[in-house]
Amino acid sequence: MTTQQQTSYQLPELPYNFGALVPVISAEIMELHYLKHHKGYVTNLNAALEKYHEAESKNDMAAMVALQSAIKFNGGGHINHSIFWTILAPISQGVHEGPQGHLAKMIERDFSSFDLFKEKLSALSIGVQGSGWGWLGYNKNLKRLELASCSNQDPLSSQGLIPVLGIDVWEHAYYLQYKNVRADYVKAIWQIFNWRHIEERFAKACL
Ligand code: MN3
Repeated sequence: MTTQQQTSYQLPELPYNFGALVPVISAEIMELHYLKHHKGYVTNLNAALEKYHEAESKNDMAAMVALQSAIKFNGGGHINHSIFWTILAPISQGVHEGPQGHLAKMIERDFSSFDLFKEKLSALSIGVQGSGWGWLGYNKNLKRLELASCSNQDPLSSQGLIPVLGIDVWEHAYYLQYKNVRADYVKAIWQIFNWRHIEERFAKACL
């Protein structure tokens, strides 16, 4: 992997250890998810970007276009997972009571209540066909919160929204613990959302 030294994208540090999200997410899932899946996206992104820069230097537009799906997939995977790790926190940290302040007010304004928001985002995430993500995003033009689902690793920016909170519903995120019952995983993940960090992400999105 000679490409890795020359490129800038790196696996970000996990803000807690692999077992920190037990019982909601097992240590085995965390280790595989972070060290195999996320690391794979970073490695493949750097390799694709290096090929892209090479093609660009040769003005090889056909090669540049051909590389774009690999950049979207692996770049999206890197973006999405870099967000995902930070919006979760161990149950012992006690930041899971739900949003406060501006985010709480905006959720109430745009979804009527926190419970309705939770219900809608859960249903949307459970309903993603195949692999993908459910998101709470901020629509900067309309100044409102919106829910959206994305296929594969498409980043939420491809729908014109700033990601605030995302639920990874790829099977690799839950299958070892929840088997095929995605709904149980989505229900459980609400216990480990780091609302203080999610509020910070929302505040930045509003700037
Ligand atoms: Mn994943």
